[in-house]
Formats: sequence, structure tokens, C-alpha cells
Amino acid sequence: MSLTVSRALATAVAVGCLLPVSAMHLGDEMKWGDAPPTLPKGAKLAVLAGDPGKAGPFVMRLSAPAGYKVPPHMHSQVENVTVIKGTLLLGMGDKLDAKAAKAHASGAFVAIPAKTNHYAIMKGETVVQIHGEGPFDITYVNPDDDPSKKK
Ligand SMILES: [Cu+2]
Repeated sequence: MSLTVSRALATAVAVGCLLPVSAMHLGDEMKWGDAPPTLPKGAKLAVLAGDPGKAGPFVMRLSAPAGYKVPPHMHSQVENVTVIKGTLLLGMGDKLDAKAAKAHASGAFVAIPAKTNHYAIMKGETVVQIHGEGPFDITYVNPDDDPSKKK
């Protein structure tokens, strides 16, 4: 190994150690805030990595109380959901039907294809982690279900 290469490596290692650990999160350090107005009221959201509002990869968590519902909607890109806590009832289609929804317990992972209508109901207090490519958008099947359009 040439001196130049090993010096470059040593520099890279040193810089790596000095980089801030802003992308690493421990449970207690997550910054939770109210979920955006495009989601039904009552949920909290924490961004773990990236910016869901911009192009590029992001990771966020959504925490919602028991009975919280997200009416039928779709996203322009794939929505990857990992259940962290509680149970996510996820149904595919244009109409919210709790009986047709499939239960995903903590630890489960679901990838919802882009532009595919689905809906969610939280059974018990539930936390889900969502990751994908931003910008993360949401289009409701029934425009009246969009909470950001309600007065
Ligand atoms: Cu969704």
C-alpha cells in the first residue's frame, strides 16, 4: 500500500469518527411532533432519516392511538411499513372495511405498491415505521377524507 493511499485511509477513518451522529437514533431521542395535516388528527410523527418532503430516501415513524384510521388512499411511490408496536390492520381497496383488513403485528413488514389504494386501522396504540423515496405524498380515494381540506 502506498503512503498516499494509507494516509487517505487514515484521514477517512479519522473524519468518519468525527462526523456527527445525527442519523443515529435511540428511542428516547426521537423528535416526535404532530403528524402533518394530510393525516387524520391524533397521530404523532418522528423523522428518523432524510426528509419525507423532499426527493430521496427517508425513514419516519408514525405513532397512533387505538382505533386510529387512515381512510382509503394511495401514494405515488412504494410505501414500506414495518410495525414497531401494536397491530396494524391493513386493507387493500377503495372502501374501508375492517373485516377485510389483514392484521400485522409488531415485527411485521409490508411493502404497499405505488398508486395502490389501501387503508389502515390501528388496533391498540400502534407505532409503524415507514420508509421509502420522497417526496411522500398521500391521495385519498374520497377527497372529502383528506383532513387538510377540512375546515
Ligand atoms: Cu398508505
